[in-house]
Amino acid sequence: MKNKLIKAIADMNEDEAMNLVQAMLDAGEDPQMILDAASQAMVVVGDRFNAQEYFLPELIIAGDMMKAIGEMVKPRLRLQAVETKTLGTVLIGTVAGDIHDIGKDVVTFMLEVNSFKVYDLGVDVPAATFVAKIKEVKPDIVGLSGLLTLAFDEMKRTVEAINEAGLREQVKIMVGGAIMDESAARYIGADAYGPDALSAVTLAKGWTA
Ligand code: B1M
Repeated sequence: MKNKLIKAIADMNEDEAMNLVQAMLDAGEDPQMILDAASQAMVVVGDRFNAQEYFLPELIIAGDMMKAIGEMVKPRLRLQAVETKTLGTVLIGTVAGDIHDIGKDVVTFMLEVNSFKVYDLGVDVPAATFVAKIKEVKPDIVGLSGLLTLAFDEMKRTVEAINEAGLREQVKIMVGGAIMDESAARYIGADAYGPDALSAVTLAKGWTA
């Protein structure tokens, strides 16, 4: 069913995709696997966009499907969570110039169900806003999300701004988003790269243990 779901999303068959997700949930499939399948479909959509088989409307439909699937699996993911005391505070946002928020929202949700207090600044967040909010809420961790190539330099600027404000030693900085990797994290001056939501949670737990 997983491959069918990837194909249905990638082919823009919205009704079929939603029916498949519901059937998978009813069959007790792992909700994380369903999210992974939807993310894999997003890669196919991106490839088709690059190949000019798809255009902006398809990106928008794909984004809507991804969000709807996220909402469908959230209750099941929440059931898997183990209640504990708050492990730490995370400030997260998609950096300036970038409005992709689906992955950031998944990361935010996974951090919340794993007992982190998360302040989500939303999308297109300027460096100065990150700095102001760090001063206000004093997070343990700052998470920068971005999916566009331009996000590399914006994240670097954001880390520099945090440094110039004298706040760099107070926070761990994590970056993530489809195009990021370890070398991007080094270029940006972050402490770590989170390839997916679960690794973001693992990193955060490691820093606050
Ligand atoms: Co856009 N888009 N998009 N898009 N979009 C990409 C990113 C792109 C790769 C598609 C492609 O060309 N192949 C490409 C970027 C190319 C580049 O710069 N390298 C692209 C482009 C070009 C654009 C526009 C410029 C298109 C245009 O207007 N001509 C435009 C830019 C707008 C802007 O931001 N200024 C644009 C717009 C959009 C929509 C608004 C239509 C929509 C987003 C809707 C939304 O977010 N609300 C959209 C979509 C849906 C995509 C694709 C198809 C899917 C993205 C997605 O949601 N993936 C994407 C193709 C792709 O990614 N291959 C594409 C699913 C999501 C769960 O994965 O976000 O990677 P992801 O998150 C993962 C991990 O990366 C990680 O955990 C998440 C869960 O596992 N993670 C973190 C994410 N953030 C993290 C933070 C962490 C740790 C881990 O710590 C802080």
